[in-house]
Amino acid sequence: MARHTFFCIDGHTCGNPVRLVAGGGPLLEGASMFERRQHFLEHFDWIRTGLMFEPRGHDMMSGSMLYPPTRPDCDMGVLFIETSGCLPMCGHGLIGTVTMALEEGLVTPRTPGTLRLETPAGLVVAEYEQEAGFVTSVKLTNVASFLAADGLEIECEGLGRLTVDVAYGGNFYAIVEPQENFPGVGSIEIDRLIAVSPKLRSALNAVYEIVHPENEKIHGITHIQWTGPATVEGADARNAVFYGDKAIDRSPCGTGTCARMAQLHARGELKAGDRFVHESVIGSLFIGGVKEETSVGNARAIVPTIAGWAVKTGTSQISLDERDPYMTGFQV
Ligand code: PYC
Repeated sequence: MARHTFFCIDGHTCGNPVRLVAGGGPLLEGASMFERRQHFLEHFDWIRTGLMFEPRGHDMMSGSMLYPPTRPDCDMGVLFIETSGCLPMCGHGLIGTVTMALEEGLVTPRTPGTLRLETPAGLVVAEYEQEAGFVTSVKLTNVASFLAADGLEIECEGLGRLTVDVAYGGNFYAIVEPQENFPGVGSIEIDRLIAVSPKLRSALNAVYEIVHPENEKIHGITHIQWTGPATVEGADARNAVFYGDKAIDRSPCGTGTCARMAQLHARGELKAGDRFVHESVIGSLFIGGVKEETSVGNARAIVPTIAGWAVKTGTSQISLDERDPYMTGFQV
């Protein structure tokens, strides 16, 4: 009977948790972070569930592990762990990871002010600002993001008929804008969104096949992005992103913001050089931007940026004890 111990640095990015596993993570095989993610999912997923779910985590828990990169042009490789699985990319997770890794001296950038990160979804570049040893802001240039499908009709148990778009920003998002059966974020209780979101996700995935044109292993809608009008001065829009089985992102959601900007760009509502300030359910903000236009497969795409801040809240040593019936966590 063994006890597996992990050294963790906890923090949050604009309100959403980030548990950076700085010690105790497994050695992973693979020629890229995407292959290492597959290896982790096949052999070590119990570490993710043990560290993310109750009794050591909670519904919104999200985190990361650091690895030496497989690419010579990167400073660090990052694996994302979350209640929902191992995301190809996580924006709030990476802003928190970069902040805490720099403040704790876990990574030495080759170019001060910039970190090049190998994520399972691809290269993400972080530009950061520091003051008195603290990282005050992180701006990510994310993977190419695109509108994958628009005007999808679906019957959503609990709400009725909905029309949604699907966009990729490092994960696939079903984007639900205010319409007849959905009054918009702010005009509907969060508990109701948590109840209907998994039903909407299953209904969409049962009918529509969404596959990344350049990596068929990235497929399916994993997140639901409910949208609505901004309530905070300076914000352009508000959103509530559902992930896992019960989580609503407390941050404005990095990959969700990139997906939303790709949708608005495809519609002609954003262009290269534009800024898009996104508000979360708790009023925190990410500053998004369309850096440039590009393409992914046959789809028009954008290279998006998102900027936000994170703070460390503590450190802990967490044990997964094989004698514990709840070693791998549970959900109620
Ligand atoms: O910030 O990309 C994000 C994210 C994904 C799920 C929760 N947050």
